Amino acid sequence: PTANIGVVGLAVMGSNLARNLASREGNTVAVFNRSYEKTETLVTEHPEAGFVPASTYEEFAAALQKPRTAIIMVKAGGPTDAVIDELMRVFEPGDIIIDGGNSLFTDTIRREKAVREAGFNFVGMGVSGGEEGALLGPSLMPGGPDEAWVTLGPILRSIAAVAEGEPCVTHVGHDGAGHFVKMVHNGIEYADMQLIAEAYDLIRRGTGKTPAEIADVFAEWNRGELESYLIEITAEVLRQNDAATGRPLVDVIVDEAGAKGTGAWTVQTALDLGVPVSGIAEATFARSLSSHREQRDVSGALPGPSDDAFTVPDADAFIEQVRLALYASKIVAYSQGFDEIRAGAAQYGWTIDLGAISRIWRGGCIIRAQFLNRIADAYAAEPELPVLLSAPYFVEALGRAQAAWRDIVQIAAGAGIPAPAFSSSLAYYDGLRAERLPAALIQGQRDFFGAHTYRRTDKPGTFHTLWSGDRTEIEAEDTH
Ligand code: NBP
Repeated sequence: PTANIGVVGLAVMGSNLARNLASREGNTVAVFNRSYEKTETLVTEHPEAGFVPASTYEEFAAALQKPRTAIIMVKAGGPTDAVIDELMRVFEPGDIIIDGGNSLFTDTIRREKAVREAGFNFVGMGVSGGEEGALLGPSLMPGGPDEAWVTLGPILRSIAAVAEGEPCVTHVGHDGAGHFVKMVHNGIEYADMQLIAEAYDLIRRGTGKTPAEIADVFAEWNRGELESYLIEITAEVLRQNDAATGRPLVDVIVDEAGAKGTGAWTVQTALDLGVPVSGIAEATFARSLSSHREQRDVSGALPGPSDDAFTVPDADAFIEQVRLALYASKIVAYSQGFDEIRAGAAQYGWTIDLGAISRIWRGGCIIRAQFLNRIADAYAAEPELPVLLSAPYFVEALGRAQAAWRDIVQIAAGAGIPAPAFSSSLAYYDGLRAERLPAALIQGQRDFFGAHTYRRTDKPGTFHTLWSGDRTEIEAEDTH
């Protein structure tokens, strides 16, 4: 056998990852795809890669040195299970099977257990950065056993993106930890994109600037604390004119946002864990709302503010307020995402270094941003931060931004411009800030209709008021 690593599944992600692997010193890459044409095309188009093509799973196994190490890049779900079964048939105990697809972390937990019990090593690995990342350097989030990491670590370090001299890969934790972190990465991506879209909408409607002029605003923002891949590509998209009509492309694109489901997974999982990821949830719901054309057809029938023509008096000052609101809301979205990782780790027994996660997201992936250095600093200073936004740097930034943030949410509400991610992030922030929350009233209501009991601020114990009797209070058995 001549190959030290193999790739199964040669659609766009798999071929690019295979080419990335082959371009690194010391790697010889075996490649296999269910339909052989894709294998042939890849090998023919890239003779420089020195691929070892296989037309059957048996040939693929025979091409690999032990412990055999193979990365699966096929459609998540049934296809991934099918490939794992085939690899277990032709591999031997001790070999390493890596799933680099976008698998749901609970599937990864199930697969890891089954594959381990059969004597193999299984690694569920989040891969971020799309096609280009796979080819030039992705951010990699591998989970799985320590034993596999010994063989895999050096290979993954060699192909990952590099940020500030460090490869964007870390052994995230056991079994489903890598895919869990990748899922939350995508959830944060949804929130970040929605916040940017809200900022664009407010600026466009408030100042009347053209998309190309707003592109300049984003390009300018990209030189400051908002510097990030998403801000950078936003400028590019806004600057693009449609060749057919000569209009800004953004005005020609149908305003219904698609989704492949990872945002929804992040929110569903957060609901199960009881973690308030309101920014990610609002971003996911905003995409849903946009794609319900039949419901949006009622738009003309719904009354809005009397003064629909909304113009701000000072465009530059308004744009700066929007920038601050965006930055503050972004801090909330990331803080919520890291909160979900912290809660997931506690629930599933993973040891996850949150600072390391922020560092591996600095390169290769869609949410790569300057800002992640601040998160890394925050966790370096205090690894057990209860909530990320309470780190001194973020407290200072939120303090600087909050007045503008409140103005922007008010302006948006007054003008009838939807800003669900801006406003829910502010509500979350104010919820954390509040000394007393009306949750006390909710406890009273719950006790009234369901005898769910409440705790008192002035003494220990659990209490119930006899609402349908004489309304005296009794000490109740703690039902929890
Ligand atoms: P696709 O998700 O489109 O999957 C196509 C590949 O799956 C082909 O190689 C196909 O083989 C193979 N396949 C299928 Br479908 N059923 C199979 C089966 N039963 N047995 C063996 N192979 C089977 O490819 P992709 O867009 O390259 O993505 C690969 C993975 O990477 C996915 O899980 C995706 O979610 C994830 N991912 C994608 C991106 C991105 O930006 N696209 C980013 C990060 C992660 P065939 O050629 O014989 O049909």
